[in-house]
Amino acid sequence: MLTIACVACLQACSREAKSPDAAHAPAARAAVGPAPGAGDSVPVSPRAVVGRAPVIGGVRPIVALDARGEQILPTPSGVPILDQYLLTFVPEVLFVRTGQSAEFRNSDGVLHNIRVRVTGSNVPAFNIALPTGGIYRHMFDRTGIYDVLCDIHTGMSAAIIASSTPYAMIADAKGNFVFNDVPPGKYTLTAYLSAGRRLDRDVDVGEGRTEVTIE
Ligand SMILES: [Cu+2]
Repeated sequence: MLTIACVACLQACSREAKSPDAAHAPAARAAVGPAPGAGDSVPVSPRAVVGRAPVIGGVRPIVALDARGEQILPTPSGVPILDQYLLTFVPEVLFVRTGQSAEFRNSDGVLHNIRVRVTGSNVPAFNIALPTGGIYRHMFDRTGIYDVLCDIHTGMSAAIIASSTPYAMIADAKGNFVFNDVPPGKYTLTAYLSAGRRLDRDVDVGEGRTEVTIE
């Protein structure tokens, strides 16, 4: 589960909500789990956990569903990718799974660097230079939220959310979220709200659809 709530990231998420332009479409595809903000438009499987979390001050909550029982959660297929393209990090918010590699790319014709640190701190995860066409892989050991910057182009920024569960996403502008194909078992649902607020609720998932409202 996520351990750190981050106002800066939540503000970034809010920006994303207010500007759903084309630049965010690759972000949604690259993210682990349902597309951020897709909400009701996400196909809902018969065995899904659907629900709603509070949206406070227009800030969309980050929602994570983590096992509290013995069930083994599925391993995501594919590698989450954070690209640098047109002097922009794509996606703006990337979900990664702890213990699995994430890939960093430079698709621009100029040199970038990537400096990643625990959000709101100077605790580094890594800092590398990435030339044109470069690829770098990093595995996040610890759950949390990370700031991503390029020191060469100070306008570039992104956030990485590392979680120990594949069921993590940003709710849509109304707070709706969907986790498809969740194996039956005991879970804890956590919603990270604005200003560092956090809500937890135990959820028992059965064979059918599970609905949960957290408030
Ligand atoms: Cu750069």
